[in-house]
Amino acid sequence: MRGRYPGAAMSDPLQPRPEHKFTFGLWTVGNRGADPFGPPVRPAVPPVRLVQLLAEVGAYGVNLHDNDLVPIDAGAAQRDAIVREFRQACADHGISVPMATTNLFSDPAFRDGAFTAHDPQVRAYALQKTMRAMDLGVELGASVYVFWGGREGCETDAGKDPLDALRWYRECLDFLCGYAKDQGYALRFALEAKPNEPRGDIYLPTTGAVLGFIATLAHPEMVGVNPEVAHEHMAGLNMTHAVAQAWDAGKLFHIDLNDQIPGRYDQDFRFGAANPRAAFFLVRFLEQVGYAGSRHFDAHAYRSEDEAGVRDFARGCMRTYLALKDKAHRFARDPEIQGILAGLRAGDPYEVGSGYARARGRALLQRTFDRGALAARGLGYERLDQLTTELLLGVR
Ligand code: GLT
Ligand code: MN
Ligand code: MN
Repeated sequence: MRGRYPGAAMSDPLQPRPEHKFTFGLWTVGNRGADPFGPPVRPAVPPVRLVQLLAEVGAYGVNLHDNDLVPIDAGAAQRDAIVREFRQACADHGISVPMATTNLFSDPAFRDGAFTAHDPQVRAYALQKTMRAMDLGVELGASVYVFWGGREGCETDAGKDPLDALRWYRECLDFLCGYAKDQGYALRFALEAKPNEPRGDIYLPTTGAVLGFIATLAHPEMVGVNPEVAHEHMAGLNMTHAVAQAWDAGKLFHIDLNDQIPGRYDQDFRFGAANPRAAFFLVRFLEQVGYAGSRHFDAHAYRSEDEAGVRDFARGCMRTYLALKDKAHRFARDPEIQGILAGLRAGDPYEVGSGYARARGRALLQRTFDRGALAARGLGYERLDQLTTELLLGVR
């Protein structure tokens, strides 16, 4: 039976279901555990087997880079045969392909960047590779197209003017929006920020930076963001705040869930593994606002794991999300927590939120405020935070 695994009780509240929209990249459950200091430790698993694995653990969908499925040097006939077999596996196992992307970072041709490479031939090749990968994604049913510019950066600013890089980046994205429109593809683009690694510095390092850049594109309405927990945490930033800004701008087209301890190498840990409190506030946000897109886990199993460990990793991501979603509901129903929150919202007798009007401005200029009283009132955040901790620790 789809979406169940042996031993899972029907009534298990942490059992993932398709409506939870949990997805994994082929590169996540297919990650072989190589790192800069050692080779792969797990065997390569063919994509059709990964689709089967994802169905067994209860995922909704699978995402992919072009070359996760089709080798970079495959001919047209080989490509078509691979795609046919993969589509069949997805259909057999009830797995969707909601998102696709391009690998513009592994091939040595992209060592100076793809869309921001100095060499116009490299930029043209990156465009061609992306157009073909968009065709592939659409063929498989994807509606979101992610751009993670892993190589779009530098080690030294002596080599490239960042204004040139931004211009080339914009030209390429505008070109690709044009291609999608021309083909009649109903694709939305989601740009994914990362501050560094594999480059010394990556252009557009944060979700906020990307949001600013989108406004400069030719078709900004087609383009949103794909924030990733680890990428914000690497920069010491607050993921929930980044996501909130994206949501507020109507630009949260996709999300990459994983975990990361700030100040370390790029860890891509199981969702909630490093900072479950931050994960809680993020899940609470997503559920509260009614985010309807994929919950994509862009993470991988520890290098210590075999295939059973990879399944534990995948199940763990989803179980943690569902456990935190349950905690978010408890938080919303907890009378003491909600009482403290209600007490913080004293209303707006001064109509600050009604905007400027001359009379309102004059009245406000006349008013006397008791700064001492304003400064004296405790906010109760200690109590609130401790209640949150006790709720998360299961003692409340
Ligand atoms: C790569 C990267 C991720 C991106 C993927 C999409 S590939 O694993 O670390 O953050 O989302 O290109
Ligand atoms: Mn990452
Ligand atoms: Mn990612």
